[in-house]
Amino acid sequence: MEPGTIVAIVVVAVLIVVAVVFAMRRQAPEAPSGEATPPSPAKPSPEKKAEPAPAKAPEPAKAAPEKKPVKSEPSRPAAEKPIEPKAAEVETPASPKVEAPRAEAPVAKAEVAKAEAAKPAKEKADGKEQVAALRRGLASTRGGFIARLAQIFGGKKEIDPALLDQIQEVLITADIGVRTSEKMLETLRAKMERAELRDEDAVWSAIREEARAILGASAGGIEVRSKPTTILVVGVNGVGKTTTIGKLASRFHEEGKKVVLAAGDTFRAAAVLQLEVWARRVGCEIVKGKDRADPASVIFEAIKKAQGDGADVVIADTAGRLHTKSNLMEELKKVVRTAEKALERPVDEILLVLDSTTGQNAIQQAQLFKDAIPVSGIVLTKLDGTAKGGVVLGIVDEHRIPVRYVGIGERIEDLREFDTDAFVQALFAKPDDETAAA
Ligand SMILES: Nc1nc2c(ncn2[C@@H]2O[C@H](COP(=O)(O)OP(=O)(O)O)[C@@H](O)[C@H]2O)c(=O)[nH]1
Ligand SMILES: [Mg+2]
Repeated sequence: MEPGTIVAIVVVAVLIVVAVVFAMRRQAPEAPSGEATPPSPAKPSPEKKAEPAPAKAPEPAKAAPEKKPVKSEPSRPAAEKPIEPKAAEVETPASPKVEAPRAEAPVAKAEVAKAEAAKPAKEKADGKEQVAALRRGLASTRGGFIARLAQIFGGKKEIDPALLDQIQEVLITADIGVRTSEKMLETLRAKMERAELRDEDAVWSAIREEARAILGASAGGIEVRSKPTTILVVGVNGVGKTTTIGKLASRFHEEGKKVVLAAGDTFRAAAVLQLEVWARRVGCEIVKGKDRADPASVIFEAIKKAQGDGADVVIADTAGRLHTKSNLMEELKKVVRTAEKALERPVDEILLVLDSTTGQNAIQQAQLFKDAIPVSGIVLTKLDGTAKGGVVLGIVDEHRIPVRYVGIGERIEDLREFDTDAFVQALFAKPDDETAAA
C-alpha cells in the first residue's frame, strides 16, 4: 500500500471516531436526567386531552416547599405502616401523583403564586369556560335524559299534551323526582294552553326557565366572613367528603386564606391519613386526635388552634358510618354543639356531601341529615360519572337547601362553585345548540 493511501485511511478512521463520539455526546444529557420517567401526572388523565396540564401546573409548585412529596409516603416511619395500604385505597387518585415529579422544580414561586391568586377571579369572569366545563362534566347525564328529550321532539312540529306527557316521563326517569317533574310539567302545560309553546325551542326555553326557578334559591360558594369561618362537612361514607375538603382547602389556600383542617373522622385511621395527605398537598395545618379520639374534641381543638393562630377557615371532616345511623346522628349533633361552644356562635356552614350517582337515594339521605342537624349547604359530587345529574333539581326542590359546589371530576379544579345559570345552560342545552342561550 502506498503511504498516501494509508494516510487517507487513517484520516477517514479518525473522522468516523470523532463523528461517533459527537453523536453519543448529543444523546447523553437526555438519558440520565430521568425526566421522562415520572410522567405520572399524565397517567391519571391520558384521555383528558391537553387541558389538565396547564390547570394543574401551579399546584405542585405550591406543594414544593412542603417537606416531602406525597409519593414518599410508603417509606415513612413504621408507626404508620399498617394503615398505608388502606390509605392508598381511599386516597384520591389525583392527589399523590401530581406532585412528586415536579416538586423539585425551583419555579419562580412568586410568579406561580400570582398566577394562582388571579385564577379564581378569572374563572368567575369566564362564564363560558364554566358552562363548557360543566357540560363536559355532565356528559353522561346529557347523553342520557337530555338526548332522550331531544329524541321526543325528533322533528315533530306540534307541541301537544301527549308530547308533554312524554317529557314528564323522561324527567322522572332522570332522577329529577316525581314531585319536581310534576311541578315542571304543570308550568309547561299552562304555557301550552296559553299557546306559548309554539315550537321545540320554546319548550327547551320553558324547561330551562323552570329549572332556574327551582334552583333559584341555590347560590354557590362559601364566603369567608367570620374568623375562623367554620365549615363542618357531613355525609355518608364514600360520598366524597374528604376529597371535597381537600379541594375546598386548596381553593381557600389559593385565595390566600389560612386554613386549618380537623380530622374528625376518627373512626378509621385511613381517613385521618387521607386528610393528612391533603393537608400536606395543600400546605395547611391539620389537627388530629389520638386513635379513636372523640370527633367533637378534635374539632374543638382545631377551632381553638385556628383562633390562636388567627386562621381564616376551619374545615372539619366527620365520620359517615350509616349502619349506626342513630349513633352517627347523635355524634354529629354533639360535634355541632361542641363547635358552637368553641366558637361562641353558630358554625358558619354545615355542608352535606351527596353522591349524585346514588340518584333518589341522595334525596333521602338529605332528609336524614336535615332531621338531625341544621344543614346549610349541599355539595353534589361525582356528577361526571353519572346519568343522574337531574337529581340536583330534586334535591333543591325537596329540601330547599342551596347547592354550594358540584364535583365534576377528581382534579382539584373539578370542584365548582354552583352557579344556577351556568348549570342550567350546561344541562339543558339542546344537543345541537352549543350556545344554549335561553
Ligand atoms: N369522579 C369523581 N370522583 C369523586 C368526586 N368526588 C369524590 N370522588 C371520589 O370518591 C371516592 C370517595 O371519596 P372520599 O372523599 O374518600 O369519600 P368520604 O368517605 O365521604 O370521605 C374517592 O375515590 C374520590 O376520588 C367527583 O366529583 N368525581
Ligand atoms: Mg372520608
